[in-house]
Amino acid sequence: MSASLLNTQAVQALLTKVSGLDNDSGNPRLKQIVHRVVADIFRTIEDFDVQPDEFWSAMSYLTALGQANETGLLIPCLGIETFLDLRMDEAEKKAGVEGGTPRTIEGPLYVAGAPMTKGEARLDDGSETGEILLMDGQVRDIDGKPVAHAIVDVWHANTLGGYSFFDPSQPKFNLRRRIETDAEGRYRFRSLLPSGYACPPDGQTQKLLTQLGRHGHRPAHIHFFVSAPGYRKLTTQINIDGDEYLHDDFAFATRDGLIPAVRHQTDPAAIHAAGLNAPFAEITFDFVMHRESATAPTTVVTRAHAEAA
Ligand code: MBD
Ligand code: FE
Repeated sequence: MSASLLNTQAVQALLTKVSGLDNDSGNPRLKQIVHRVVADIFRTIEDFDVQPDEFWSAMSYLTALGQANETGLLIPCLGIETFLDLRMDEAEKKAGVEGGTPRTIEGPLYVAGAPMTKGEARLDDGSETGEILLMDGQVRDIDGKPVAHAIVDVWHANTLGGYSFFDPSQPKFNLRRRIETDAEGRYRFRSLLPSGYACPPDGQTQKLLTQLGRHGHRPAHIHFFVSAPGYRKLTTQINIDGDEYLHDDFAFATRDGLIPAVRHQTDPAAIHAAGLNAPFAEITFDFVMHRESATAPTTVVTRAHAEAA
């Protein structure tokens, strides 16, 4: 092994200057982080003897990733969004916030401002055919007390794995609603069972996945934000049991406690009792929330979201 260029005084002085650590203005925390990140890039280049054409191909990749609006897809693909969840779990544990419904990643496909309804909603507009899903449950706190007027903000893919807004062929806010729980903390909705998501096959995330020998599939899932005044916001998902990718999610979002039973109802009496005329699926899932904590970091994440025009 040749001597480390990174450890020379000249390169260390370069890093200090690069990150502004030799001046008194700017943002001290950001300076330290930039210093670390640039030093880690230097180290990677040195340790792997990265050649200039390899380096510039990585820069072209990042440019294309941003231009394709896929940064939000690469982050879960690399397990970084899951790592943020594990960090929050750890911080909560330290603060004595334990139990309740497990969190899992938000992902990149939330759209703010979905229609609000009280108690119940229909998420599809009837223009797509598929297996009807009836989902219901109760929002409770950790002591078992129902949380009335909680907002269950739900979003999921259609039967082709596409999300409205990002898939312009779908109606506005298709499969997206905010449901306010009733006096007993209950919510329910009618929708269609989603299919799993797959990364755009010609996209930048899939390009890296292929180089890593990985696939870009997620199991079928339904996303939720559950919020109520005085409670910690919950970001989570449920997975649809039986999906071939249930425990092989490219975004690493599957967790114990988030795979409720799916009851496929084919009995004519059950179909009739539900007011339907075809077999349907039923899921019951209760959300257990924590009261606000003075010592755990907030779970309200500021993040750019699409807004439907
Ligand atoms: C999704 O639907 C999703 O939830 C995540 C995390 C990544 C890509 C697509
Ligand atoms: Fe999703």
